[in-house]
Amino acid sequence: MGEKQVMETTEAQIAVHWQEEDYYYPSSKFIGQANLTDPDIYDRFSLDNFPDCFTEYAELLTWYKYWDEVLDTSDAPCFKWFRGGQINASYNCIDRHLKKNKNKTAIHFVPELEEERVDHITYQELYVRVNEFAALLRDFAGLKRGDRVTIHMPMSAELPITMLACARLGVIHSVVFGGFSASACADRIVDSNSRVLISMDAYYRAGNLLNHKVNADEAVAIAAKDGQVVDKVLVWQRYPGKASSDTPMVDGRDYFVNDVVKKYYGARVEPEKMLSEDPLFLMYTSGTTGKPKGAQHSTGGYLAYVTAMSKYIQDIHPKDVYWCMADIGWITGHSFIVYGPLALCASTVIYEGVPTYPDAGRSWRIAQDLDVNIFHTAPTAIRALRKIGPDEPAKYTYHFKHMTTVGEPIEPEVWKWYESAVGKGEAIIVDTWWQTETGGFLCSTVPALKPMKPGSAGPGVPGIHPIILDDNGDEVTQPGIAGNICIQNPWPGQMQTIWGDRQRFVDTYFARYCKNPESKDWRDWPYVAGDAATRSQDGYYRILGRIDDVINVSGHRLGTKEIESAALVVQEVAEAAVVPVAHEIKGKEPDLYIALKPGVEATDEIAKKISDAICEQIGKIAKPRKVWLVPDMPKTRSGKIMRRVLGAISNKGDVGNVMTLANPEVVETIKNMVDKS
Ligand code: 6R9
Repeated sequence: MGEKQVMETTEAQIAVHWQEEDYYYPSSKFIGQANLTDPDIYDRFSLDNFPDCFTEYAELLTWYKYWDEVLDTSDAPCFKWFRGGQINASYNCIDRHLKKNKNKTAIHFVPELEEERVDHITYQELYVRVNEFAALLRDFAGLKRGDRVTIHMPMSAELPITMLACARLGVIHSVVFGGFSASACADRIVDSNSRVLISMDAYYRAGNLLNHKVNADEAVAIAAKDGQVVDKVLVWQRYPGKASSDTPMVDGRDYFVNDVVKKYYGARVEPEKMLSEDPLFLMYTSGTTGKPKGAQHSTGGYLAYVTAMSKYIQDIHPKDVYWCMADIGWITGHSFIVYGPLALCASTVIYEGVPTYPDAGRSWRIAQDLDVNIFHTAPTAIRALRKIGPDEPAKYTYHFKHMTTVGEPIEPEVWKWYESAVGKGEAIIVDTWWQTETGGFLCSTVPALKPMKPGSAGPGVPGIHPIILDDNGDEVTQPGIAGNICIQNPWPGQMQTIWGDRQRFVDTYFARYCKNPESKDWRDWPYVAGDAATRSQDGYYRILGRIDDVINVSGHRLGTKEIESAALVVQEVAEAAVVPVAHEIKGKEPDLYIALKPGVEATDEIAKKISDAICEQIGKIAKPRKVWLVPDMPKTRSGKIMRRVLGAISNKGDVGNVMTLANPEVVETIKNMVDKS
């Protein structure tokens, strides 16, 4: 094979390294059992058959009423899929399985403490618990269809129970990643106008019992200052008498769910007949400006799309035990721990803690003990597991038929370790490229139909038609040349809008290449993903990274502006600039450059204060690799900070010609400082 990629610089400024490209083929054993083996799928989902082809995905679900129109473009680019259809996500993930499968495990919950019992929750038990909690939300918390609720919870079985109870009532959930700080949680409470916050007392992470409820107290206080009153905090209790005992409950505001739910034992709540186009949830994600944006996902279109992706790309059958290691607080967890697998009646695994504690064998022990046969993780976890225990998987007797990677580009050598050591040469791998905004996969291989190629996500999945455009909007047709990857057509999993900010939605994802902003024709609205990519001769896409200001740390997306804004809260800071630095395990890390206010002395204490401020406001995942206290920022004559130059310095690259800058001399000073350390 050995196909050469050309070095090219677009606005993305990403060098594409030449590398050997190999194909790997699925075994006949895998193909023999696969859900999708019909090559006509690509023809059926060609643009000529758009949008009607997508009814094939919608038919995987149970509808109260079928749709009046497959795709309504009257408010383009806010597209409505399966308009007029009526459906409930909770019903589709639970009730419809009861007749045949009520005693099958829906959720395996694995606590961090190995001496604690693994919980195996059947579909019947899930039904009971979701109904009881839905009754509590409706009758005790006063929530109704269309209300928003913020959920700030760690990984636990109670998290999907909470989400599905909301979905049952038509309450729009906004789950905030449990590791995010109180202030990040508060921002999301305010933006979504949530008057109810759902939290948990505590959780274990890498050997420590972390009190989580304190975040709720702080978040509610911050939100109140910003004008959003939270009148009820519902606290799930996992460790009664332990962590919660030092967290005072506020009278009349805070309630332990475990106590209140007793009143609702045995309650049943009829699922709301939601319109297909009603929002199911908000998922906040980082943007290029400081404020995170609430990606709004629909009920019918989203659920149809993630169910189809789970069935055809993840190859999930009801008999499979499926483990996606992501956190439910990210889109991967929503789509591929909760909604997709449960809609298909699979058993989904949820675990508390981290894969590398108490030792590098934990993941493989879980896989072995639960008979996991489909495994889903991210390059950052694969790199970490490879580093601390390259031979660990061989000690355990699990067998995977299928493995996924998601979240960042995966280096071919890491891919190969994943295939041989983790997959034991028996499992197929799908590299799935997609985003919070896209609900489900955009590019990947259909595992029984297309060979795998380490380092490339693959072609568009059936129904997705990618195109690479240059900065002028012309198609880049030459293989190996980088450009901006866009999707030519809408699809059912696509976000509907940014919560409360339609203009930002249009500006961020469409404005760049839309030639006619008045158009009601979907062809005029290519979706701009914000990633740079190349396409090779075989039609496979290789994703190179973000073209905008988003840094992907361990698969978590952080806006450079978010981190900079957090640094600027420290009163001694004058200017802040964040650039991504390559990191062996995490993929990227933020490097933070700070110019202090005049007269402020640059000390280690101040650098630490800034770093702490970021952890406090955003969370530990945003902690800078290093805080560089510099005399001045390199700037253009118009005063713009040249992040490109700082990025080159941090990554020990070539800073290029800096003579046109307003202050070229500072570049050398900063370079010396970084090179010396
Ligand atoms: C699902 C998810 C989205 C960004 C995306 C891209 C990067 C995701 C990838 C990948 C290369 C893959 N990304 N999957 N890059 N190969 N298989 O990760 O959503 O958190 O919104 O991040 O992640 O840069 O634009 P999200």
